[in-house]
Amino acid sequence: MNEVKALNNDHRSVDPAAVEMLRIADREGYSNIWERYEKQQPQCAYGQLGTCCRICSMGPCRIDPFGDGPTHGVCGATADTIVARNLARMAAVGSSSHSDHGRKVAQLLRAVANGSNTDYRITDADKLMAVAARLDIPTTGRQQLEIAADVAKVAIDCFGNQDEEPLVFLEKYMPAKRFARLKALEESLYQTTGAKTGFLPRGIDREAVDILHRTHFGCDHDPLSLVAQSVRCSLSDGWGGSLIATELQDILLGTPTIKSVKANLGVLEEESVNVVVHGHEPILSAKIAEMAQSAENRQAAEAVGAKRVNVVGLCCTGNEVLLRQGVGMAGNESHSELAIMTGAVDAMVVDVQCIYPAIADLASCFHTKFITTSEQAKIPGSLHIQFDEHHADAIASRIIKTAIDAFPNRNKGRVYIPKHTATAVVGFTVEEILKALGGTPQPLIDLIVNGTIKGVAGIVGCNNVKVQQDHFHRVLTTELLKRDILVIGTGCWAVAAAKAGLMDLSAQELAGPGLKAVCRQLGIPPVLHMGSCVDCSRMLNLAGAIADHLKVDISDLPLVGSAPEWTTEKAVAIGAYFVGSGIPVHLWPLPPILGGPEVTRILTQDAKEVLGGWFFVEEDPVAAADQMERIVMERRSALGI
Ligand code: XCC
Ligand code: SF4
Repeated sequence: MNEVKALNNDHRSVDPAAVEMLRIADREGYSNIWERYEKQQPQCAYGQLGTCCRICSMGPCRIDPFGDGPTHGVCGATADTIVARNLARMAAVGSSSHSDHGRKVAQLLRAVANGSNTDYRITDADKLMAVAARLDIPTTGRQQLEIAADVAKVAIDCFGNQDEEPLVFLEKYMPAKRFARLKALEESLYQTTGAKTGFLPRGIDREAVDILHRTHFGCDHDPLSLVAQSVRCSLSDGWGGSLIATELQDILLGTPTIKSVKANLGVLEEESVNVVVHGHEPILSAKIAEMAQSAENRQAAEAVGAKRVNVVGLCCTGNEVLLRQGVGMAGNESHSELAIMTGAVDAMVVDVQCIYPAIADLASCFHTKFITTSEQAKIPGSLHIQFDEHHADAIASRIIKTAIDAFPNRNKGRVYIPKHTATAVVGFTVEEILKALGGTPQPLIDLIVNGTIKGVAGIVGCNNVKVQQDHFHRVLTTELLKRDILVIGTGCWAVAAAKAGLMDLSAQELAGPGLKAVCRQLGIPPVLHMGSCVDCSRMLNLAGAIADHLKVDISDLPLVGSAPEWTTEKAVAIGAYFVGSGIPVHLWPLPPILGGPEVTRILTQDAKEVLGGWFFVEEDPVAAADQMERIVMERRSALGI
């Protein structure tokens, strides 16, 4: 704790590498998220409370939550309707982003299976068999590619399913008790209200389109109905789109294994061609990391006087290549501009999601090539090299060649790489966790039952300029460890934890006595990196495996979630599918719902009874840890342990 507090020497970040780079930004006048955030002050209070609506052209309308102005929009919509509609649209966008990522992976698996794509292959046959078994696809005596084609078909059908049955992936993966509870909830709401309210998603695309339809002018104005559909759509992400992305990426690219890596800007190398991969879809970034090793590209790098091509990651595509290929991790979301400011990045290659458009301008102050690759994420001022998975090797090589060509233009006098890196032991997939436990969740369950570990907290999410970068992530994580709560997680939280040394084996010392002993015995850190944002599905799977093993619902288990520096609509979807799966979720900063008292009540109180998961908001990391511990202890006593 003292160590964490001592770093608070700058209001913008607790990361010493960021603090160093921000001094340079101030000195050189480089624009950045912090400076632009300050220029945005004061931000719109209606927007913060969620009470502005601009979905039709009679608006925009806004409701003053203190009753000092109009209480209804022109059409008569209340604050709660407006808040619920806005929230539903956030959930739809977030779910669609994850799920559309999953769709591409499913299409690639189909192409590999039918032989039309030869740039990729089945890398993890065991995982293919495990997924097929889970989906009840026959495997004995069948060719690997036939099985892969069936898996791809089931996945693709989940997107376009047009009947009323729940998603096959969800049905096969969700623990039986949770599935039954959601089904029973639908039935009881039908009995009591006479209206259909669905929680079990039917088609992945359909649930998002449903939200676009029901939030069109003059449709659903009922806060409960809108919140229910937000949860249903989000469940189609967690147990559908994201799960498909994770499982099928493992088949194609390999299931991550435990490995030791380096994290923070110090992974950039002064003497090498540095290629930063940023975004979310590892289909491209994994290829770049692979092709950087080719003899041809190695020679080309040497020919311009570089030691090698050093591929490093940012954000979630970084997490993907970190976990599978062990590349260095340059940072989380708020580090993306700071990486460019080192002057040592020869190319930043991005795919989709969480990419600041400001990077184009910033990169133009340096020799850095800012390369966009997706037709879904074009950014003015970038160099666009269109990715096509059917020519992946050639395109990845071309991107690396572009970086190599930029290297000689580097202005050596402007290069400054902060020396900070931390060692992180990462790659804790469900498979690796079970392997470490000897093949079943029973040892973990025993440790929880006998109180050695009180419970498990899953932390996700981004950086948010409204929170001192990484501060909430670090303090909350450290506080939970002290209380013998095992911390697992993904995304930019995981990068924050890695940079802070919390995934180093030495972090065992920060844990309470029970957790410390377990981690020492297993040789693992007390904070487990489970992957990228779509890999939150791994957390669902772990929770599901424990629930099924004990024949209970996820909502009975001493599990709790948090998104302490959340930023994106994807985080809304993740939070909502955790809640829909029976896990209470802490949030900070404030979600834009507080202008709707009924929506706030549904999400923070009613959901507890109905779903067994709910949201709560807390600004202080220590108080948030207190509350999370309280929830864990309540659940333990309800279980009689
Ligand atoms: Fe984006 Fe996934 Fe958030 Fe980071 S954590 S800012 S969503 S990169 Ni998911
Ligand atoms: Fe205003 Fe209603 Fe139109 Fe929204 S839908 S902008 S509240 S009139």
